[in-house]
Amino acid sequence: MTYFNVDKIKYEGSKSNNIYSFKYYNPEEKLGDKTMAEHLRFSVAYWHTFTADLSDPFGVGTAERDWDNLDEMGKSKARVEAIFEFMEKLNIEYFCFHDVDIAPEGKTLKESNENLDIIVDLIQEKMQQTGKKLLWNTTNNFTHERFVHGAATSSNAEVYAYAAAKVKKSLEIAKKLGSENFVFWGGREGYESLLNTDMKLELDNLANFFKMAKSYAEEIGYEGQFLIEPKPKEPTSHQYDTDVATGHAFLQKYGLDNIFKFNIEANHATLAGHTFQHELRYARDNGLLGSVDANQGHPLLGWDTDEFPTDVYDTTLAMYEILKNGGLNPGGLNFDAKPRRTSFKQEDLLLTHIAGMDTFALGLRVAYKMIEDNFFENIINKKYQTFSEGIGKQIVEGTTSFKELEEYAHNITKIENESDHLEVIKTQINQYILNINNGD
Ligand code: XUL
Ligand code: CO
Repeated sequence: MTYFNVDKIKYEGSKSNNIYSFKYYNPEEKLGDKTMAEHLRFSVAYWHTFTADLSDPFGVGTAERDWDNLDEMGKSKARVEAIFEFMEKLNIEYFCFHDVDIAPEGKTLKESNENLDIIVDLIQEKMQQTGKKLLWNTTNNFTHERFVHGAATSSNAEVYAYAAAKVKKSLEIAKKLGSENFVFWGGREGYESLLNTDMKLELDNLANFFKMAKSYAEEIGYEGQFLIEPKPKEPTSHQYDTDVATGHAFLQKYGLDNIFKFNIEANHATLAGHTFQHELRYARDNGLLGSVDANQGHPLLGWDTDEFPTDVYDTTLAMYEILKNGGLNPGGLNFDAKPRRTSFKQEDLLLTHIAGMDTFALGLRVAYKMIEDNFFENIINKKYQTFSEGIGKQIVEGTTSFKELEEYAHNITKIENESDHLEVIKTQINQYILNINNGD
């Protein structure tokens, strides 16, 4: 059976009007010593693309999918067929999933694990046939009603144990499928109100949970990179992994900072009141940039809309951080994004991914050129020039003192600050975007 009635999507260049073509993403084209495919490491999110039905809090699902009328196991099997065809047609090498995305939950843990075993075998077979790879897998410890008070931060020890058993199974799946990373998003790890919350106990328990996860991974010889995915709110009013800096403080306090890096999601960054670039920069500066959930929020809405990325300004600045990080490998760019509820046809799954891939490919081209030109580096070097010599250099090297600085200050006759011409910088970025030469 064929699920997507199109030929393999090809690069046709920026003049093409074919909506089933890439305008900027040319997977084999090299920028420096890496191909665009190697720079971008795109991944399909199983949940948004193959499991979700596009329902929202006010309306039922609108998605029209070929597997709609099958029973639960039938749906799961069809989705495996569909995602591998999808990745082939889009030239995407990676995918990601939660345990519950790929197989239905049973009445008991044992039954759920049996369902998982059947589907994981199918996925493994498909991976071997096609060479497609698992970027990361994770555990859904937030949807089921048992997780009403959270999972690893639940007030109920039985729920904690259940959550641990699910992560244990997910780690076994990660090992079996050679998952390159393993993600922990905070799910319902947070609180509704401090009036009835023991925050210290919950955070101590969360740290112990992570330690047990790592020690089980070591026990079974699973070596994928562990990633925390920060988000400030939604579903709980306060999520413990609010942003990268908060997550970093948590990891350092519990001695977990050598075990984890971060999976940074654009829409989570903006919900936290930061730019996407801020979160990437903070992680990069601390050697903690592991992977990216590529999406965008809606500028007028205050929740996690998970739109496909189409804002080239944002993807340019994101790709700048990623290139300066030396790439994301073993992480990648996972489209944690969904079509709008009004884009309900099966072909919209292809069209949304083409949009997201092209927007990141264009961002990569622009950021690569800016780095070749030392665009930001020249601006920064000039701005901080006073720290490269004399007293400034001593400050940076930590070889001065308040007494010496006071003496220095007494000898200053007139302080001259420079204008930073920020508006010029912004228009120059516009010029880079508009003038990028695609080679076509
Ligand atoms: C939720 C979210 C999740 C994680 C994986 O906002 O981003 O899909 O990426 O659990
Ligand atoms: Co995400």
